[in-house]
Amino acid sequence: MAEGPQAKRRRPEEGAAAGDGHHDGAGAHFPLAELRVLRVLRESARDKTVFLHGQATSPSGEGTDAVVILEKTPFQEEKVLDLLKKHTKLELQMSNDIYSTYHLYPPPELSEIKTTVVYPATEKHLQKYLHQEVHLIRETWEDYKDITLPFIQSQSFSIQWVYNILEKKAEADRIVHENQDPSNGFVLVPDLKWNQNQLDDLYLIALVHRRDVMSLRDLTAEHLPLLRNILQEGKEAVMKRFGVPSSKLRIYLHYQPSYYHLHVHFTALGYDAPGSSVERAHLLADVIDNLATDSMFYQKRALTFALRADELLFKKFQEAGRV
Ligand code: DD3
Repeated sequence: MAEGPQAKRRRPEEGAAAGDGHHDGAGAHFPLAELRVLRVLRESARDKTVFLHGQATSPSGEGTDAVVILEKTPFQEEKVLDLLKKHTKLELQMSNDIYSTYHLYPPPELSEIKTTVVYPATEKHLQKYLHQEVHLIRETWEDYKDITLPFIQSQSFSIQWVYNILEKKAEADRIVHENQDPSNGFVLVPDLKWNQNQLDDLYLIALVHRRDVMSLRDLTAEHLPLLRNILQEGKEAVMKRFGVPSSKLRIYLHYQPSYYHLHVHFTALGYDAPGSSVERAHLLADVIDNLATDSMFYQKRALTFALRADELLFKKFQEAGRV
């Protein structure tokens, strides 16, 4: 368990802004008890998570889809002693020689479960969390122009939540650092996946202010000042706020990203964050060096990534005979 200046403090959780553009967060007062659970989309014993597909009754009386993600969070060192002292019940499971196991029942304040609500959820959200077979794609620049780019442009991915953060309409009090420059500036905020209670699973994202860069594929030497700002100022801000040195950070971009507004991930080095595999993560420092060597690096080389078999983009690659 890692410690740091901020890890000790508790903060109230905030709801994420919903896709409708409202900034007060529809998830903040979501009526969880009234949710009708339809199915388990995914569960992981290792990650201690469960993804539920449910329906809530909207004001008009019809059932509206929701995704509810439940996750048991890592232990906080300073709370473990409390846990032993304040448990409400200790039930012996078995005893054998010097070994024994128990069920410990913690009081509510020590047994929180991180809950993420996507509501209203679209078919795409439901599909995203269903377990699926994946295939590796090797995308050339021509593939990008002929298949991937038209696909991205044909989709209406809502990134209202990104604009809400950039415009201080949501999560404004969570901003860790900002460089306000319209072309070389960015906002650094804790990712939704991180509750900030412990540094073990530290996860922040840098969202760039400019809105004309969708992904790694758009980057050229023109973007070097922006990328260098993110790397340098991001490292400094994380050190200052959380006491985590840059040697303990994994700073990278995803390709494909899950939303097409340029962003950079900052995660704890010891944390095996989803999407940190070689076929998705591109270290920011390497991206910077590649662009400094060749401005057109990402408009020339083939990039590898995994796609779900049920994804439209996968079908497009199949139709083009590229899988
Ligand atoms: C998202 C990718 C997007 C479901 C889920 C997450 N960090 C966010 C809204 C606010 C945020 C994020 C989409 C959506 Cl669980 C569908 O992520 C967010 N705020 N990654 C922050 N700070």
